[in-house]
Amino acid sequence: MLASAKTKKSVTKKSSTKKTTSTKKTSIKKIAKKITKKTSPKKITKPKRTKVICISHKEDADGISSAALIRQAFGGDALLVDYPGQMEALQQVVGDEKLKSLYICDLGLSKKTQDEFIDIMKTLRKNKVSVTYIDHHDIDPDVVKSLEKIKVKVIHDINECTTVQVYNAYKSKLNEHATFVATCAAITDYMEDRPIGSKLLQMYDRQFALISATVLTYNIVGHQKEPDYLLYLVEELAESKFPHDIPNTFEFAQIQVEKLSQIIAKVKAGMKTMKNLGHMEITDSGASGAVNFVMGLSGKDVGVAYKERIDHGIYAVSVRGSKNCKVHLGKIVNLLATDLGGSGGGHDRACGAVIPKPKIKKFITELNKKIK
Ligand SMILES: [Mn+2]
Repeated sequence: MLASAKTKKSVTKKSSTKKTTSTKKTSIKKIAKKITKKTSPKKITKPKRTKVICISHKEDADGISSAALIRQAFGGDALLVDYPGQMEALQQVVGDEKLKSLYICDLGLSKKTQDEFIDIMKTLRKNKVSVTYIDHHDIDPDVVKSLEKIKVKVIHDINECTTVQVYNAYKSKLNEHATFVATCAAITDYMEDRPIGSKLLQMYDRQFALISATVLTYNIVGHQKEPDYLLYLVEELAESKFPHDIPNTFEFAQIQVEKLSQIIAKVKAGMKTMKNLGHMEITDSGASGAVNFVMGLSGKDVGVAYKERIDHGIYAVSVRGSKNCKVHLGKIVNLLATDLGGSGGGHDRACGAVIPKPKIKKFITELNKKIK
């Protein structure tokens, strides 16, 4: 893919050019030594912190769009992760001696991950890295307190999607097109009816926004195994492209809709039901793409779809509730997943979990019991 290869180059260039001159060339070091008593020796050995990194959720338009707006406002590089890969990415950046500021977007925390998350934040803050955490998933208030105590900037509102919050916090650094990027993200997260989200949507023709958000989403979902393409999307959105201006997005979306129609047929054939939920193991698509069909076609108020991540020894689980579902699925799933040695959480009617492979049956039977 030519375009994405090109972008990758420009991404890496941007992040790495500035620093090399002062640190790597030994000749400069020697000269510096001779000249100085004034320049402190620390400046020669320790690289200056200049890097901006945004770790964001790679699986949907809210995560990708958040990364795009952070890039437009602050530059830097995006590191796109899913929930199982979240902590790994954090551990990777914590050791980066050039990291100056870190933005973490659209990545909710759970009982399982929050303590480790706070520990990593402490290390970053000790190293004087400025950290901003922006999210809208349900969060333990004590975690917010702990983060604020160590001066991690927390932007958190469960009533607006992450991109809308990024837009709202940094609009002075963003161009007008950022409103459209945020609108698409709000639509994908079912949050275009919220106070800021709805005002943004009003700026555009509704159908135009819906088709753009949908095509963007299908391109994100269909390229989960192509990290370079996802980074390319971040860059194109940061450069104020509409989804239809990015080559081949509509053609690709058509392929995705065809795949989805095949998933409908497979769910009809393979779905199982319990008293309070429908569930199905997914093997050849994403769990989150199938879960709405599982719920809808099962006739139950809760649907569960799960897909094995062979490399991680876990199942990635997606859970959806209908409008009749009166329990807070995110909270129930957070506790249950943690009890089973996994992690999870999210919204009242849409959430996810990571469950150790041998515990998946138990997860489903227990969830069925808890959602009467
Ligand atoms: Mn989101």
